[in-house]
Amino acid sequence: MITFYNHLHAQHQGKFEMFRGELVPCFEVPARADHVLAELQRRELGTVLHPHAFDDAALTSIHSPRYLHFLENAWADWVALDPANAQRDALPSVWPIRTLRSDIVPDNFAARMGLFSYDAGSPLTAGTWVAARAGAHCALSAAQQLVQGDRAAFALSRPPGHHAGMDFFGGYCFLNNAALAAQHLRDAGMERVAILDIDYHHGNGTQAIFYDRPDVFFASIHGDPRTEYPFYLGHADETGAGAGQGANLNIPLPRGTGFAQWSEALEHALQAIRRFGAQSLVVSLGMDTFEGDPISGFTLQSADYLQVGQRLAAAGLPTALVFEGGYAVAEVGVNAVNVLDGFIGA
Ligand code: Q9C
Ligand code: ZN
Repeated sequence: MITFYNHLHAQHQGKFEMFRGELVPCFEVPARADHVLAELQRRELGTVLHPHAFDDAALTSIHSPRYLHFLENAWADWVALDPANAQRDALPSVWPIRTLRSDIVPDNFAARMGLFSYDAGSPLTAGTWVAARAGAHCALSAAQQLVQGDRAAFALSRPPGHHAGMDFFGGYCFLNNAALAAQHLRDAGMERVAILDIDYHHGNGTQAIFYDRPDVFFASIHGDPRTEYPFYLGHADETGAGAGQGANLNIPLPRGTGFAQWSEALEHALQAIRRFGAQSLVVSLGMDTFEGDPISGFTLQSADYLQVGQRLAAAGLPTALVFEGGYAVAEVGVNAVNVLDGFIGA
């Protein structure tokens, strides 16, 4: 299995995120991807390649031009406010909630940050655009590999993507890598594509992007949004809208859920994907279902991920795996590579 990796991911390196009224060190750090890379190389699990080149137009298949324009220029705009800003990350602090207008892009930078985001946990840094764009290219490259006939490919990208919507960032995500991969498969002629999101957190961005579409099935297994981030989406009654009715499946599970229950949910999701008749599969591969994850609540063990890989492979579809969350930094390499190992061995 080919892995696409670009060292530019490390250009996105947030310092602090807002948590319970305090700025705490970021959980989403460059070392996450580097641990996965090191473990891949240690086990000699396939080739690691630099992603193919894509022009920025590839990003507009999912994201709005006004959002991409904002993201590309955000750091320069932030530093233009005050040269001292070069030493600190940008975080939003004001948002256009219900009754406020989101159709006008404000001239004020702080107001723009709020328009295009939904939390204060996702610092925008000097290298965010460069890293996110390189990550998106990894996901597009993995999808392209399936178009060329490969059974599977892995996008080892960060920052993660599944919380990013058509025109917003949040949950450490800026460009929706999995959505870009799925759309690339559609554009290459696969008529029905499925996305399976197994990150601990509901993939609200991905769901929203495809919610009214019948051609991309979205299934997600995640912590119940009544208590878990992202809180405002991911309930079981969200089944799609309009032409997309029936093409969205959410399986929320309570904090404390272990592998026995979780893997039943996985079988349920894979069955739905089979019934949908998907021609290829994109997996949002979050490793924050691990028992040792510092911000999550499931109890999967490292060895369980071998089985996860086997079950994903058993779906029998060309599969692009896209790296998402997973914050137990010391274990994230072994856990992610166990999924790949299980997949390859199946
Ligand atoms: N102090 C992904 O896994 N904040 N995003 C949690 C922790 C947001 C996670 C609060 C978590 C987002 C891709
Ligand atoms: Zn997550």
